[in-house]
Amino acid sequence: MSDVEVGFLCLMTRPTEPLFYPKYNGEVFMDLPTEYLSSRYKVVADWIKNHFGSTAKRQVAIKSIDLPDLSYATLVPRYGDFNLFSTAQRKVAGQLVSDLIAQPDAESMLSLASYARDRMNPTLFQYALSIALMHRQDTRNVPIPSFLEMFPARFVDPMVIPQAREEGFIVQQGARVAIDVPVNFTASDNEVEQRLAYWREDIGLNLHHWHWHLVYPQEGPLEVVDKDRRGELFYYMHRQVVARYNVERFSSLLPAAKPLLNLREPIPEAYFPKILNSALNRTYPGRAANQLISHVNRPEDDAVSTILEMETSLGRIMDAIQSGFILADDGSRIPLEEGSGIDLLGNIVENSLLSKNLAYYGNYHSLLHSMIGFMHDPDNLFLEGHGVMGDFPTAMRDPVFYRLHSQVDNVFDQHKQKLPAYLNSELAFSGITITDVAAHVTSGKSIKNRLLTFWQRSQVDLGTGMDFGPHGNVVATFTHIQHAPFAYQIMAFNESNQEKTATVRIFLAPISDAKGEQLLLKDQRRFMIEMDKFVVKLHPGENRIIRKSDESSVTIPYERTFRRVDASSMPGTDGFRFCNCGWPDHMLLPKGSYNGQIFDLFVMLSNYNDDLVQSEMIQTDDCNDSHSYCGLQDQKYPDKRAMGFPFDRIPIPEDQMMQDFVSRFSNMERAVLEIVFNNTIISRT
Ligand SMILES: [Cu+2]
Repeated sequence: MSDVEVGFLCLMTRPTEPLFYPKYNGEVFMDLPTEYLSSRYKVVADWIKNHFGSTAKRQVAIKSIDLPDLSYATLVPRYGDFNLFSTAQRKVAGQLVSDLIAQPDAESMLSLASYARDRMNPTLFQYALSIALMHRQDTRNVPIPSFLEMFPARFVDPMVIPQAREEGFIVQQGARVAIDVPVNFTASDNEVEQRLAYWREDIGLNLHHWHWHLVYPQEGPLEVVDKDRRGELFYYMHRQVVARYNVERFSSLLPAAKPLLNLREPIPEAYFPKILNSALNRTYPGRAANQLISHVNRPEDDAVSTILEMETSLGRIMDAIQSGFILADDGSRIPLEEGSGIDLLGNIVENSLLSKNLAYYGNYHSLLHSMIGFMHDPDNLFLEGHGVMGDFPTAMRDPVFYRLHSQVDNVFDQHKQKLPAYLNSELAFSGITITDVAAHVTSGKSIKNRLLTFWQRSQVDLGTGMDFGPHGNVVATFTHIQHAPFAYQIMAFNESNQEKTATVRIFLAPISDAKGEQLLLKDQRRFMIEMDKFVVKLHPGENRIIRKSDESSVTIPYERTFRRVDASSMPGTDGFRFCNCGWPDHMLLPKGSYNGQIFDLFVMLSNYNDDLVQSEMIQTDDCNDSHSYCGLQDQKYPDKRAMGFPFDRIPIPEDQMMQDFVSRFSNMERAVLEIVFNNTIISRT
């Protein structure tokens, strides 16, 4: 591994330790130019070089460069909160990404980053550095530790941190035992929303959300922000999150999350996160039951709004949807067309550099996050920072996140409801017939169309994030939902005498709601969970398609979600790629129930000629296996159809039930599938 790469790794290790403090068991010393040291350490610069530099096995010399003016970054205090839902703070991050990317080579970027790191807010710095590294050709192979490794106390109960420190300091590396991270530590079983805590507080889920927003930042250089169908993907990824969460609620006999439409009603869902904003060593504030949103007036956090302003913003967005066009800031009308309308809306609702007419449409989604994130101290009277809703890596822990995003999803659906139902010609694939669809567990004895879930105990190394802590690995054990690996079998008949290419689209949807009432297709479509999407060749006659669950286009494997850059020894030469955006594999299936919860397994073979985008997906890139929710790096989204096709639009009135819809087309099939949850814990081997 080159000096530059090792240097970047040191920047991302133990983010609040000074950079010159040796990293990797004291083996790597970052030799900084004296003028790069902070005023506190400049006076002892000689001592630092002699003391730390002489013992390290490897020295990484940082060259001195002409530094750009970074004074804008003082807007985010070094010892304060970094809040990505604040436009002003987001702009600071965007500027820092631009400055890092503008450096002529990787060595200069390392130098600039080395200067900036110990002067800036650690979260801001790590956020911007990660984006810059992954978006530069010459740095994209630098392995980026996951946010869990950098800031572990934001993801696990901080109660384990002192225990982990003790184990690490006292016991030798080889003899250390894992520290158990408690499950369900945020509320008692008497709180109904606690039934979903295993899902909301899953480490992999929150890492996915963080990584998604790293791939799709709202601010920064245009070439980083302006990705293919970015606004649509914001809508679709969050729609899938809401669908999956609601299905999970049905498994726990709870109704779907209630959309947060009326901001003047109290919020019954309380949440006390108990995790630590580790850069500050303070816990995130909690929220009591039935609190009201009033307003937010914290100019220092760039969060100033009233409920009325939010209602106005929503009203204008709804007007645009109803009238079918957006008003640009020059007064012209931009039509919300069938294909591109959702992308425009996604950018307006989320709010990013690409949003049209920000002054008029406002900052709906981000400000909602801020209003809720600060509702415990809207005027900053008590100098309390934001709650978990104010930050990407933590927002999904809070039950209200799903109420907010159900509301946002309803806004998008208003647009989708205005579009005509798909024509038969858009749905059919003539000459192609699916004769059978099934899924089965691939290990041991399996029963057709019965899938299994259970708890699994896994381990993660928190060593990289133990600032001023023990060297080496510090392993913690945590428990999460898991499923037995399974495979789909699809039998398809090609009537023609030519080979045809098809896109296989696999969805899973609950058949009934929490009360056991059967869902009509027009409602069920909102709970369609995308499971997989891939391309197959169909030769003339009978075809048997086998697809394994771990090949899914929505997930990344466990190892990539929790991938760690080894904290115990010098970084190796493994060609890690930054590709940890993707739904965690262990959450691919809904939990199901003890007695078995039934689902529609829907499979469609669509005509690839209608799906193909100009450029074909580069399959060799091993990052491209979770494109359904994350898109492709430097490539167009690999499916021309609307995201969520064919369920993004409302069905024709005749298609009351899923069965009615499927029976009209030979290229679709449905099977009833059962998910059985087994309440036992199995250790990962
Ligand atoms: Cu998000």
